[in-house]
Amino acid sequence: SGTATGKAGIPAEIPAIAHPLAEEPTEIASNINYHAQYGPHFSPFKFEPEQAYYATAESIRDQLIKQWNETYLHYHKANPKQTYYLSMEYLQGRALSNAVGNLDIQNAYANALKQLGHEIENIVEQEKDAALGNGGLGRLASCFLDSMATLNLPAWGYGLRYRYGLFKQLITKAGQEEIAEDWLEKYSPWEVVRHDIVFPIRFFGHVEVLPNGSRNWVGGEVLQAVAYDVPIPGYKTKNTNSLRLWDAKATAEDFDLFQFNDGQYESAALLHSRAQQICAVLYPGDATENGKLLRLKQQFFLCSASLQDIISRFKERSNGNNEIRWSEFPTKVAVQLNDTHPTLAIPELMRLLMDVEGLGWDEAWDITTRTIAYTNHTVLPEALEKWSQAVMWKLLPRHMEIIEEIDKRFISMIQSTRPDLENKLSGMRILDHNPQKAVVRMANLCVVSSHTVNGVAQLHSDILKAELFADYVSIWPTKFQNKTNGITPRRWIRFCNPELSHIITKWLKTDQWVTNLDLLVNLRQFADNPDLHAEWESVKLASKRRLAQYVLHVTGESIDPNSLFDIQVKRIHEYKRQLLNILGAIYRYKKLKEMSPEQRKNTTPRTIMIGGKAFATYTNAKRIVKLVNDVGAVVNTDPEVNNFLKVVFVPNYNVSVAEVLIPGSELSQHISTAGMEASGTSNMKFALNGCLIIGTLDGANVEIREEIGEENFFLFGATADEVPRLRKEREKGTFKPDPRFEEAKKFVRSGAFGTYDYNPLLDSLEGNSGYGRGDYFLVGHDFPSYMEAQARVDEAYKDRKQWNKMSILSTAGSGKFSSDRTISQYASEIWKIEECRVEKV
Ligand code: B1N
Repeated sequence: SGTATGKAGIPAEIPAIAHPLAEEPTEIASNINYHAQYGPHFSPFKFEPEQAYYATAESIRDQLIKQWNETYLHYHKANPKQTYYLSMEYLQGRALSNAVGNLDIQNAYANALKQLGHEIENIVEQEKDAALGNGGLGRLASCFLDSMATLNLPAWGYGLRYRYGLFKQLITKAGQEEIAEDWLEKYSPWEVVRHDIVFPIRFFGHVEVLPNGSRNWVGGEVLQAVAYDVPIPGYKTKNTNSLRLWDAKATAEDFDLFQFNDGQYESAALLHSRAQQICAVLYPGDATENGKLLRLKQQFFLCSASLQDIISRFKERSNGNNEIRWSEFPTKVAVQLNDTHPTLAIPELMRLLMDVEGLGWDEAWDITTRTIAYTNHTVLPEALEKWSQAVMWKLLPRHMEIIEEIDKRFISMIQSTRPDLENKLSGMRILDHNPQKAVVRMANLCVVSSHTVNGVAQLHSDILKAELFADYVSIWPTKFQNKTNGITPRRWIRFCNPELSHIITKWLKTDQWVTNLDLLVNLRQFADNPDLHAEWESVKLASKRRLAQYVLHVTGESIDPNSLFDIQVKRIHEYKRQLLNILGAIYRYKKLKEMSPEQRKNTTPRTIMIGGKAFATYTNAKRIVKLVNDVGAVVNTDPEVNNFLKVVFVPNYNVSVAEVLIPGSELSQHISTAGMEASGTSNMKFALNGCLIIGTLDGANVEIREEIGEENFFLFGATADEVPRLRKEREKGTFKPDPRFEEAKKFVRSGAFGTYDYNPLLDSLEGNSGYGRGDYFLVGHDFPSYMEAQARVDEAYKDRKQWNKMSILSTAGSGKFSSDRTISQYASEIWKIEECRVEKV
C-alpha cells in the first residue's frame, strides 16, 4: 500500500511558485516574522527565544526544502546507483547551526535576528539535541550523512524515529539518574512527515504454502510504518539528501469501536498501543524476554519498511510499466548495514524478492549478496548479537525458514568445496544448535550474505581477519576490507571552533581545507612560527574560558583556564578505563597532599574533566560515575591542593556539550585496553582541534599517532598482541602489581572519598582473571606506564613553545580523519557509486 508518487507520477520539473526565498537580512527577518505569526505552533505575538528559534528554523527549512526537492528530482531523472545506510542509531545533535553553516547564510541570519532583537548564539541554544543514538556508532552515522551530501553522493540514511532518544543524565548524591529526554515535546521543525509514504509491517503469523509451492507469510499483526524525512544539507553544495526515519502507527480499522463503546478502552486500542511501543525508546532494556522481543521488533521494523521503500523506488525509477529487470537491482542499490542491528534486511530482501516479486532462490540470493555490505564495530563478545531461535520463529516465521535455508546451503558449500574446514563448521555456521540456547548468530549471517565486510580502523580490521572472522578469510579472501572511521570537519571544527578555523584559513590562505582536510599538512611549515603560536594560544585560551563558563554553569565549580585542561568524554565502560583515569587522579591528589607548599608550586596545575553516560543497568559503570563525583567533591574543596588539581564530572555528555568541550581541551584521554576499542572517533575530533592525546595503541589511535608523529603523542600501555599473555599471567597469579596502584586503591578503600562502598568496584581489579573480574581490562598492568606518560605530559606543558608546536602538528596531521575520506572510500571500494551533483536550484 506504499507508493512514493500520486497517480500523476513524478513531474519533469518542479513548478515555479511565487515564494521568493529571502537572502537579505531584512527579507529574512520578515520571513522569520511570517513564521512566527502564521505558524500554528505557538500563540502569536510572543517572540521569546523559544518562538524565535522555531520561526528561524522554519525559515531555514524553507531554503532547504527547495534544494531538497530538486535533489530528489535530479536523482530520479539521472537514476544513478544509490546507497542506503541502514542504522538503528543516529546522533544528529543540533540542526540549526549546521544548516546555516552548510548553506553559508550564517551572517545573514545573525543580522536578521539582531534586527529582531535576538542573538543567534542564544537562539541556537534553544534547540534540543536529536539524540537517537548511544555513542560513537550513531555519531559516525551522522558524520557519514554529512559527508555523503557534501560529496554530492546519491546516498540516504534510514533509521527509526524514537520518541525518547538517549536519556538525560542527572547527577545526584546517589550517582547517575536517568530521565526520559523528550526531544519531540514541542515538535521538531527539522522533520517532514510524509503521509503518503506508508508501508505495512507484519509481526508473528504463520507461513502458508500455496498450491504452486510458493510460500507466503500471513496472519499475525500488521502495523504501519510512516516516513518522517529529515533534510541533510551538504556544505556549500545544492545537494540535500534525506534521512528517512520510520514511525509506527495503527489504522482506524485496528480500532475496535464496539469494544470501546463497551468501555474496554485498552483492548479497543491494543494495536495502537503496540505501535506506540515500537518507536518509544532507543535501546529498550533487553534484560527481560519482553525487552528482547521489543528490540527485535524495532530492528525488523526498520529493515522491512526501508526495503519496501527501496524496492518501490527501484521500480519507480525502472520506468514504471516496462518489465522490471531484477538482475539490475544491485547496479542501482547498495545497502550498508551499520553493525548487525539491521541484519534482518538480509532475510527480508530475500522474502520480498521471492514471495512478493516471485523470483527463485538463486536469483534472489544473487541479488541480495550483491546488494548488501556489513560494517563490524566491535569485537566485544557481549555486543555480538545472538537472537533466540524460538523468539525468531514466533515473531518472524518466514524469515527463520529463509535463515535456515541460508545456513543449510552454507554448510553444504563448505562440505563440498572445503572439507578442510569441516571441523570449524559448528562455529562458522549461522545457527547455533546448543541445546541450552539455540540462537541465530547475526554476525555470521552478515558475513555469509554480504559482498563486503569492513572494520572501522586498521588494527580493528586486522583483528577481525586474524580472530573473529579468521575462518571465513580463506573462503572469501577479498571480502574483508578496512575503512578507517572519520569525522565531519564541518561540525567538528569549522562550526564548533570558528576562531581556530579562521586562523587556519588565514595561514593556509584558503578555506578549501574544510572540504579537503589533507590541506592541513601545510600548517607544518609554520609549526615553529611565533606569530602562529601567539594566535593559536590565544584562541585556545578563549575556548578554555568559554568551557570554564560552561562548567561553572552546569556544576557550580570554578576551574582555572590557566591550568591544563585534561578531558575524557565517552560512554562509561570498563574497557574504556575511566577507572584508570580516576585512579591516576587519586594518586596525584595523594602525592600533592604529601608535598610541601613549595613542592606543589613546581607541579603543573590540572583540571581533569570526565563525562559520559552509563547504561542504566551497568552497575560497575555507574559506580565509576559515582567515584569520579566523590573524588571531585573532596579534591575541589581541599584548599591545600585545589589550586593544583580539580576533578570535575561533566553531566549529560552529548553532541552539543562535545562542541563546547573539544575546542577547549588541551589533553584528551583515549586509554582503552589495547584491542578493545574498535576505532574511537572523538580521538580524531580532539586531535583536529589541536588537543594532544594520551593513549594506548588501540583503535584509530594507532593511525592518529602515525599521522601526527609519535613525538606528539603520549603513548603508554600494553599492545594488543601482548594482552592475551598478560591475562594468562594474571590467571597464573604471577602478576606483581605496582605499589603506586596498590596505594591508590587502598586510599579509596580507606574512605578518603566518603562512605559509599567502592569495594566491589576495586575488587574487579583484583583476584582471578575472567571477564569482568581479575582485572580483565589490565588497569593494574598499565597503571605504571600510564603514570609515567602523565609525568611526561606535566613536563611538556611547562614548555609552552614545545606544547604549541605539538598542538599545531596535531591539527596538521589530522587530514586523514575526515569522514569525506572515509565516505569516498566506501563509495568507490564498496558501494561503487558516483557523484550526482545538483547543478542549479
Ligand atoms: O562504534 C564506533 C567506534 O569508533 C567505537 O570504537 C565502537 O565502540 C563503537 C551495540 C554498539 N561498537 N559497537 C557499538 C552500539 C550500540 C549497540 O547496541 C554496540 N558501538 C561501537 C564507530 O565505529
